[in-house]
Amino acid sequence: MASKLAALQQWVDEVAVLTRPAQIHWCDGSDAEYQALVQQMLQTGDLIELNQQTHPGCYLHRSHPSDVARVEHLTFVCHPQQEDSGPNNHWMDPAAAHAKIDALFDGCMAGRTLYVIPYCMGPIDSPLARCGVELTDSPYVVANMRIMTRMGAAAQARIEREGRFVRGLHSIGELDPERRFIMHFPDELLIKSYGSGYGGNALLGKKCHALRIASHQARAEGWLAEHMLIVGIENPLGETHYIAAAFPSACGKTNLSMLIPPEGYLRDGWKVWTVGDDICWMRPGTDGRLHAINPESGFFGVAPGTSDATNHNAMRSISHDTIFTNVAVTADNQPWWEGLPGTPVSDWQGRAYDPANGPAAHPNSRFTVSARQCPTWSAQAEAPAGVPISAIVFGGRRPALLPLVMEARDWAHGVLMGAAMGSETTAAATGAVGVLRRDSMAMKPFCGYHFGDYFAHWLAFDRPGAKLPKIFHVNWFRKGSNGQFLWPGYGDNLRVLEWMIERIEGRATGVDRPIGILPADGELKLDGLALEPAWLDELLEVDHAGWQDELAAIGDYLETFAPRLPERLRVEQQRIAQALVEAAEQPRRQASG
Ligand code: OXD
Ligand code: MN
Repeated sequence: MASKLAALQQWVDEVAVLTRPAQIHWCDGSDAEYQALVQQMLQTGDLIELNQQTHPGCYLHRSHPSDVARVEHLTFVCHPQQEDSGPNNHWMDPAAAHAKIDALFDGCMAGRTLYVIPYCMGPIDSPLARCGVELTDSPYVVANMRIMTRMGAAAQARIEREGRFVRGLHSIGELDPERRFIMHFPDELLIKSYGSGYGGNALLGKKCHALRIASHQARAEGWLAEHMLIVGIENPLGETHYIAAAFPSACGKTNLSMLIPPEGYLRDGWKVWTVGDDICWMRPGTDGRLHAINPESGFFGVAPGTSDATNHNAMRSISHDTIFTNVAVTADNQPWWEGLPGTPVSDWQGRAYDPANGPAAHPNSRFTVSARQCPTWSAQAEAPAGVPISAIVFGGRRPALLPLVMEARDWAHGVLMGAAMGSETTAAATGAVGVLRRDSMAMKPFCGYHFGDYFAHWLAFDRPGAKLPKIFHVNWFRKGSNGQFLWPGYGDNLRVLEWMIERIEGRATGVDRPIGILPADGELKLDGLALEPAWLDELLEVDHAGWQDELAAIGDYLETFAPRLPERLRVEQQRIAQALVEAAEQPRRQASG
């Protein structure tokens, strides 16, 4: 199969001239094609068969040990004008970037197959969906793209109908960290990625297209491309509210999207429906509400910590037909990672397991699995019109200060909450782990343009006729003085989501604090939960002095986006800073009055 779309055929021809592959394979996305690729990778050692009795259709991929995470320092967003990429991105002049990376692509596919992967991000017949074509020399990438996107003949037909698609060129090159770049050319709707086979660097439909390029397109076209899960919460009356939530990488988006309600909630008939675990595209509908689709069709989830206790739905999803990357294996060849029962015999690099070498599974080891295998997969995930969003939630790993939950008083305050988001870093990107960094809307590594313009774009949704979702901020990761997490998290997070729904429905009043609206006494349902009352107080406490410092830090951070920082955000930051000063003075005034 080749293409009748001249622009596509011509691009493939040009890339073939540059990279000189031995052959070209146009992917049709069929089962037979997938099975043939798997057989080929089993022969080359790219895949290792796992125990087919316990895990039918499951395989292990071991990456190059230097190629285990996104490489933010080697990721560039190349707008013609540097200012348009913003201080939040690395920038290279587009001509220089093309020259640098094309030199690496020159002849790099000699002796290899060039795979042409037409894909659609979103339900194939959705007007919110967008298409792309990835050219790669990695069969592992093809197999993963087949799970993560709607890939193959149907996508190609749509591309040929529409004539417009995002181009992505990828080669694993020599997997040499010195010869590794992930480059984006938003104006050209083009991605070039060289030298890495890792998901976020190599599955170009995911972070590169669905976030960096799409956020740029979304700005021009009036929608939002966000690093958010989408989950439907159905109450015992059968009413479902869809919530979109942004957390930085490896902060539990997959777990929240597949949450299992606590015992009492299950008994009462609460249900949770998974629409997406990582990316959300939202657009205002004619009804004024934001409607969202998950552009992906699979989960590329973090394995360590996933267990029957933390995410039973994920465990059921990955019991068959799953690709595991960089996990350990047990004596009977089952996939294993920290958090699972049993013991590994070999670690993620295939060495005999020795605790002296560190964790058996790489902390950023992953599973790739079709979303359809998830027991809570929502039928609405395939709805071309998407799902209406009732609440947007921001959150990060904050061991102190940030309360369990707070609600923004209005849209602009919510945008500030998102912009001010901070979190401790995780293993999903290379670099130090556990360091607090600001990560606005969890988009620091993914926004394809200047954050100042991005905040302005968010603010612009607040216009006459808009019926915008309420915005909340949560912190599941607050620690007590003993260094332990104060909140149990996982399924119990539904208690917090229920409060949000009560607010949306106007049934909870909350209490107005300078930093936002917090649950009033008794509004968080805690029955069946052994939570010390003192811990709840700590989870909801507002430390005025600490918050004054936080507001000052937020102000400094926001100013790094001047002169493109929207004044509205500055005003909002000042309003809260002032409210904190007044609240701190109040008790003093009362005492002296
Ligand atoms: C991911 C990430 O893989 O955010 O989703 O790194
Ligand atoms: Mn992510």
